[in-house]
Amino acid sequence: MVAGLASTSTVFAAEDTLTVGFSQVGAESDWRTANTESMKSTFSEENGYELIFDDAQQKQENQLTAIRNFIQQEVDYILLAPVTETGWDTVLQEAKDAGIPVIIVDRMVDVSDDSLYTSWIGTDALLEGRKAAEWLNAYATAKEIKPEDLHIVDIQGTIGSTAQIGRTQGLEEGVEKYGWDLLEQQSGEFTQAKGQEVMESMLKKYDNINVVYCENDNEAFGAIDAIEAAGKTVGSDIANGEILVISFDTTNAGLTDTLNGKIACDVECNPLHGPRAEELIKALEAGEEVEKLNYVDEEIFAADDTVASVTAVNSLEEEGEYAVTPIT
Ligand code: GZL
Ligand code: ZN
Repeated sequence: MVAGLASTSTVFAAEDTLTVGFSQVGAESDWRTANTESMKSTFSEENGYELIFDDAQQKQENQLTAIRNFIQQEVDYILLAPVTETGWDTVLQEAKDAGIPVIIVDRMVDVSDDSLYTSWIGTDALLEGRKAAEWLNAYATAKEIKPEDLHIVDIQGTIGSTAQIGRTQGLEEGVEKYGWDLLEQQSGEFTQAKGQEVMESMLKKYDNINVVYCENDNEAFGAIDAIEAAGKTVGSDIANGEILVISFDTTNAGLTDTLNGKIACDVECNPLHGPRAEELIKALEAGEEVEKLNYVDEEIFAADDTVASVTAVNSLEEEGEYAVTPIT
């Protein structure tokens, strides 16, 4: 807050009101909408905040402009959900020079000096990808499908985003480790429309696809529409010609599709970072040290008849019990 004393244009903000500038990626997916809702309901007026919200429509240059506006307006904190990992050093240096703490939310920034941001809260995209790959291996083993008979297409997220980098790496490690056949990788931009378009083009190009690895639920919804429009069936019975759809986000619609068997496995990615970001701000306001990286634990969901094949996923979790949650 800014309190001018003897100046003519004295500007007072109520002592206990914190002004927070939030630069959001966009509104590309259900996950993103839930994330925005969580942030807005946390940093509300009744909770004692003035929130300045900016939707960047998935363009980094809009995020840079928003952050510079927040600096101009002398906000108390900047929250940044970065669309991609690189290109933030200059603007974060400007925020640092202005003495405004920056908290990164969800995806990560790849900066030369991590003092350019105070803290990060999010989820481990690489672990999510590894869980999905382990699930696929456990599934194929349980169904006695040879690894080279898995013909996979990867509908990637926004290229260069942490979620895409991690989930793609998790799959590629599986391909390497188990000898799967990875036919093609193409970005679906985390949207339903693009996911459908990419799936249509892949179905025209290949007649042997039996696994579709969608890097978020909205891509999966689009891919499922394309698969069904092509007269094929999604499900979890590859041996009888069904196409296995793996997805991420466990949105409500995603879990509904997992429950009804259209999505074979949905890896959780928790969007509710509002309260966690607020905890960090409260600690900072109290002059406490905060962790640099704050990971949120996540689970994996699979339709009941495939759960038996996911025990291998448990081996991934270094610490603590990692539950595979069957949904029945
Ligand atoms: C994941 C997040 C991704 C979601 C998508 O942490 O960055 O962005 O998986 C969203 O749904 O668009
Ligand atoms: Zn995640």
